[in-house]
Amino acid sequence: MTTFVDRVELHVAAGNGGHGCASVHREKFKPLGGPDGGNGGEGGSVILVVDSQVTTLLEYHHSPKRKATNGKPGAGGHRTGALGPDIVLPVPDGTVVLDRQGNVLADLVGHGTSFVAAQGGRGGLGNAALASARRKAPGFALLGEPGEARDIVMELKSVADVALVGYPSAGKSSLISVLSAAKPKIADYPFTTLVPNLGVVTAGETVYTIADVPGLIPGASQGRGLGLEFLRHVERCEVLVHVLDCATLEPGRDPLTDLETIEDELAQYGGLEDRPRLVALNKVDVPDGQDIADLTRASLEERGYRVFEVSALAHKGLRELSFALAEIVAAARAAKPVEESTRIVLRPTAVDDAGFTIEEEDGAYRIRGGKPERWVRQTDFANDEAVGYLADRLARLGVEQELWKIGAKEGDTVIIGPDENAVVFDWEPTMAAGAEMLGRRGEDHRMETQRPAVDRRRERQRGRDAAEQEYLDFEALSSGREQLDQ
Ligand SMILES: Nc1nc2c(ncn2[C@@H]2O[C@H](COP(=O)(O)OP(=O)(O)OP(=O)(O)O)[C@@H](O)[C@H]2O)c(=O)[nH]1
Ligand SMILES: [Mg+2]
Repeated sequence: MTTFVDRVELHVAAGNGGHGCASVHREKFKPLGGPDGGNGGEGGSVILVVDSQVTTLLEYHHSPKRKATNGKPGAGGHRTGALGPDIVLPVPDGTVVLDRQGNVLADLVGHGTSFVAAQGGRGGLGNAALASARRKAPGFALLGEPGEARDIVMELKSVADVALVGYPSAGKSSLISVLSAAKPKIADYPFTTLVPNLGVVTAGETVYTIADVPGLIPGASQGRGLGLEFLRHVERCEVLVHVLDCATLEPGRDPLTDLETIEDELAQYGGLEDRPRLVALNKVDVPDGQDIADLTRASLEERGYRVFEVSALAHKGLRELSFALAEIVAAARAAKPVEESTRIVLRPTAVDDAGFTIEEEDGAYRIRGGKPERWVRQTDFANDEAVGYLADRLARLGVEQELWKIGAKEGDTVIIGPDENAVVFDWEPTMAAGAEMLGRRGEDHRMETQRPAVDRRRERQRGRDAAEQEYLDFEALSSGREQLDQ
């Protein structure tokens, strides 16, 4: 059974925000009780958090869909809807989060580092919160917003200071087993190690981690053997150790040729050129092994490698090797700027909430922007008052003015948001509150039959009246209220 998984695709969905409530307080002998509809609760988010106890992404391999609960709607009597609880997903240290296109969304290093993979939808404001000095009894509330949903890919790049590379059966796992307390599987057949092993080494003052990767063979870059896939786990290391087998009986192999082969494969993988390298000539306990080590040492040193003769079996040369590695690791840590050792977290989407854009397309005007699109999502289009409120918000943002400026005329089609969520209006320039809704989100207004002109005019007039009232209301709004609205 698989126990180690280092790449998974995961679908994460946050909870929707609960709708705000439109309600009027009722009490005996108090007919005008005022609005008392509470706000909707926020939907739960899906959050990834590094947990150093977790070493594999296995759990997500088994259940690749995670959905947080929705927020509850608000209720009368100023009752706020319950929050949808967040879902916290523990992931191993060194998990990289990507989108389907392979763009890195977050690189999670360090216990406790977190990343919001899907943001819960905000709850809608209830009519109590929408009330103001002039708008005493709003007959509408805002809708909760949908939670984010997306597909992500998680890849584990182990966080080890030292990485052992070499042919299968060179003794990489054996070395880990004697340098650290880890007990990886060791056997005399190739590809014993199928997934990286990790061990912790203490050398003097320095404590560092050491990892091996499945053995490499010529052509690994073309997918031979287990291929180069696992080299991802050595990408973060500070130093590479070539484990060279001095006792191999395979024809055509000797430590020098092996080293060249492995270097070729590393070069194919790329990105590891700048990492310092040491050489461990292993298995010098075998009589021939020592001879071969003696023969190769000079050529290796000529090429600039520091060479250590070791035996995992006879525990020879281990101290020297582990202290040399500790020195390099300590130096690398000292040289690192402080912030780099903490964390890098990227937010899922940069929220540009400031403004909006208007583009002309096929005789229609398309408005895009964080606020307008959010406001549309919050609007209950079955409620005239709510639509009027939306129109006022848009006018206040300057959408109205901008449309004028670029030459929009009465009756022109105005579209808000991207195609799949677009709302289509006939523009009514007197005051945007008169904006007439021809299509709702997700519907194509062109498919709808037109309503009779009389009907439309009457609606428009009603809109104007409402607009006038709304306009007065807004003049009186304090800046505090303004913030709450947005
Ligand atoms: N004589 C001798 N044998 C060793 C030494 N180190 C490892 N071996 C043997 O070599 C074989 C392979 O060792 P592993 O540690 O499994 O080798 P590996 O590099 O991890 O191999 P893969 O996981 O297949 O890539 C085992 O039979 C070990 O007992 C050593 O220092 N001396
Ligand atoms: Mg091994």
